[in-house]
Amino acid sequence: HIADAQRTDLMTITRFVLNEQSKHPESRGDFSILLSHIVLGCKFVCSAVNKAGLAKLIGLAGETNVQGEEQKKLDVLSNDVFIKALKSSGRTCILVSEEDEEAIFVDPSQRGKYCVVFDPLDGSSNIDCGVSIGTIFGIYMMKDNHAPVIEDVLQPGKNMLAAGYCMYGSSCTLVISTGSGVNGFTLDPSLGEFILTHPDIKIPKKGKIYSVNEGNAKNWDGPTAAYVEKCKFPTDGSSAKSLRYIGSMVADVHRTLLYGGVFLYPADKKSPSGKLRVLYEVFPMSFLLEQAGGQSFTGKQRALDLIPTKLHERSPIFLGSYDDIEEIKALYAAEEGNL
Ligand code: P6P
Repeated sequence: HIADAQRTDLMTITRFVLNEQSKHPESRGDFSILLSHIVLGCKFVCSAVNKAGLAKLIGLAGETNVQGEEQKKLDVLSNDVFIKALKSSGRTCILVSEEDEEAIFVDPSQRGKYCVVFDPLDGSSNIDCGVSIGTIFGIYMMKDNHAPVIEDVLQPGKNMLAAGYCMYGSSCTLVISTGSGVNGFTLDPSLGEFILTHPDIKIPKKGKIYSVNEGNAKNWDGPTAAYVEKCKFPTDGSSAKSLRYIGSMVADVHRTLLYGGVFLYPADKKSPSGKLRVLYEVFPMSFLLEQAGGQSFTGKQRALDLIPTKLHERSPIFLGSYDDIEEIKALYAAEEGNL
């Protein structure tokens, strides 16, 4: 009968968010409405991604995005869906998408007080081979009640109210934090509802996996090279860590969150600021990792303390289990001390 109770007492994401909202009596439900529109976007993209192979949505759309990458049709579709869903929520004032060079200022008639930064389909280069990809998003409150300005989305990540990702893989999993822990929901396609399947996710304090693109090893700086060497040839008698690298941030971070270990996209001689984007990759993932008891470090500072100056700027990132990141911080501090 317990199983029955669980089966019938479905904790959907909508119910979960309303429960959260009840903890903030002052909130008028705006956040819940915004979130329900983000969830709608995720459901749509999940359906499109699952059909992609059949609907010939994969393959190049012929255009290129601000990153100079060839845009695949699913990228274009996902971006359009999220922009429309966020605008129609009536709760947003500025949108920043990985696919658009400029920030989108929502028309005053549809304007709300939230700013959403997002990568509608991160890892899209993996679409054609069926590797998990995902949507990553972060939510800020505008800085004050005046007309929205670009500074409203150039806030440090620690000012985010919420962040999350939706991974489109063997199942569709939405992982989100609104500042009091991390929870994971899995889409039940028969209900069209996200059901709570991973309550209160906490990352193991130390892990056995490291995740980095070893192909960049020749360009790494000293501390990164030393850390990876330590993972492979530990000198303290512990066993070597396993290497797992999918090349899709959402999938690599999701595994890190659940199993522990570290995910690194360090700076290197080719890309001195690393590859991943601050606003809609580094900040949301760092927010989630801290909320799950882990850490996220740039090589110089806590990632969430970064203050972005440009919408699409990049940063190195070392995120994962608390103790593992401490080791990386010690290596960078030692180098700092030697400089
Ligand atoms: P590399 C995908 O293109 C992406 O933006 C992230 O999802 C992923 O973590 C990273 O780039 C992979 O980059 O250089 O290892 O192929």
